[in-house]
Amino acid sequence: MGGRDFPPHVAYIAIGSNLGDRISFCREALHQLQRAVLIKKVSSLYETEPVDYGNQGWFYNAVIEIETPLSPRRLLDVCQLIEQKMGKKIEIPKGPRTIDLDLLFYNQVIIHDEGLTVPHPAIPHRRFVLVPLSEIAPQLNHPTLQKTATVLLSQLKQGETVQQRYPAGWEGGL
Ligand code: PH2
Ligand code: MG
Ligand code: MG
Repeated sequence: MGGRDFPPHVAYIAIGSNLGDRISFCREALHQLQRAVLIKKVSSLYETEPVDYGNQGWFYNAVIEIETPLSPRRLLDVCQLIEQKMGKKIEIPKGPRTIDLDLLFYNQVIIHDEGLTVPHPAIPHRRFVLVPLSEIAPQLNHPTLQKTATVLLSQLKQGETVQQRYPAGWEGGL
């Protein structure tokens, strides 16, 4: 018998949507993810000002903590399959999207591969990631910057507006 991969790997995934029924897309993504991985924590749902490409609607964003025996690449595949299944189409880079699932961290692993960079390079610059991340994992260490989520957030200058819209539980129970 093949040995089980244990202990499970701990990863963080960012969820975003700024098209259509944004909360339903975020909820649906969680329900899809739950079929493939163990969801341990879900942040509040935040409404956030768009960054990088300003001419688009505000996002709903959240961050989740998961456990999985999957490798980083397989986990990325799972995220991309769910995005496809949910009809993600991007017409403008950094532009509007029904659903976006970004792999933020995978244990303390550092990866620079074709199509997969972990930790996600934008983490230290994005309030819409650092606010929900600090909520569920304030002491989480960034393996290259060697700073916690809370410290990264405190060092971020102004940045985009991030407003808590729905407290933890918005996902409606998993
Ligand atoms: N995602 C982007 C580009 N800009 N802005 C906010 N507030 N939230 C996002 O999730 C987001 C964004 C590309 O993935
Ligand atoms: Mg993204
Ligand atoms: Mg993405």
